[in-house]
Amino acid sequence: MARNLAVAAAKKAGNGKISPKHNIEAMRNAFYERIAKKDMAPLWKVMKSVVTKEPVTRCQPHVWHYDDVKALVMESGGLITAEEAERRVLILENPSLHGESRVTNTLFAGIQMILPGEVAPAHRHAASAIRFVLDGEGAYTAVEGEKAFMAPGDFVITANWAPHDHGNPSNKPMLWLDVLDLPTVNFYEASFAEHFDDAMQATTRQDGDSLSFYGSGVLPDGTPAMNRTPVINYTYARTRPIVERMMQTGDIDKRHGARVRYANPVNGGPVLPTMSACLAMLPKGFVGEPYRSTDGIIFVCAEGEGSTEVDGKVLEWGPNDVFVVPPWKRYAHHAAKQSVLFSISDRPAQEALGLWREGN
Ligand code: GTQ
Repeated sequence: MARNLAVAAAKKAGNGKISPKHNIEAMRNAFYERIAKKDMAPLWKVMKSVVTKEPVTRCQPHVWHYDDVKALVMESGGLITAEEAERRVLILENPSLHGESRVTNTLFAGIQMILPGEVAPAHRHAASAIRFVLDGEGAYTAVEGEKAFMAPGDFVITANWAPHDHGNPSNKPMLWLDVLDLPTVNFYEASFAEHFDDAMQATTRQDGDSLSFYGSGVLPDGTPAMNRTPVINYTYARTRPIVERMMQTGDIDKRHGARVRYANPVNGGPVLPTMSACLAMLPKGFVGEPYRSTDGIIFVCAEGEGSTEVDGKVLEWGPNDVFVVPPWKRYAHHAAKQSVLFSISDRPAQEALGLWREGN
């Protein structure tokens, strides 16, 4: 029927010439070639791939083991200085997305190292960053005039356009996981960046000021709405005891374990408009129920040992291993020892757009 109509329409339009029915494919192809020259294309040829029934991801589940990562990052320390590199980072590339500087479609992840005495010079950019500290103690990130001294398990925020530099006055290398929303910013083609003349910004606030100020249940009267947290360092020393207490009192989610979400104290929302973070303690022997959600998630094992089955693939993890769960892939955690997992994802961006969904 549709074919007859198409032939009839073609007859009507085609200078009275009669087109044989069997020629319809040739007619269509000729038409597609003609419209391509006018920068047009038929939706019906691509409908199923542009309007998919379920999320389709280009990413793979994958784990980076810290033994390998640390050795290679340390080796990079002999090849380039932090100052020369601007940021001495080895990118964690999703195995399906080599060359694209991304761990999921929306997020960048990398391991940054600052050696004793080094400075990573002050700059700012449209992309927001989080750091999760893996190794070392006593290096700092300076953000908007405040120095945040860092220790393993600390979660440090550098919001969009906030000036920041890193330094290490300690006598040990410091390594941390960086996660930035760079692919999201670049998807919108909205990237800006600038450098400052001084490598280190002037300190205008007391070290750790933002946590003691905004993390104490009080706010400056008249605090304006902020879609990013004013807290710079959510320390492990403060957050770990909370998940431990939850675990001990049995407040354990069947999928996620004893888990808290890092909150913006101004509005209770996520720490950044593009990325949210959680910390979970899993009791020894925990076997999580399967779960999936549309956000792509990067996990770090802060303590313990276990595995996560993602879409039939088992990712084994131990301290400081980083693993990635792609969007809408079913996953379930198993903790061989009592474990702590930090995670970060693009959930707030999806929620803002009304896209985020979860399921089992
Ligand atoms: O520390 O400012 O991993 O600008 C990538 C880009 C870290 C940073 C990265 C950056 C930074």
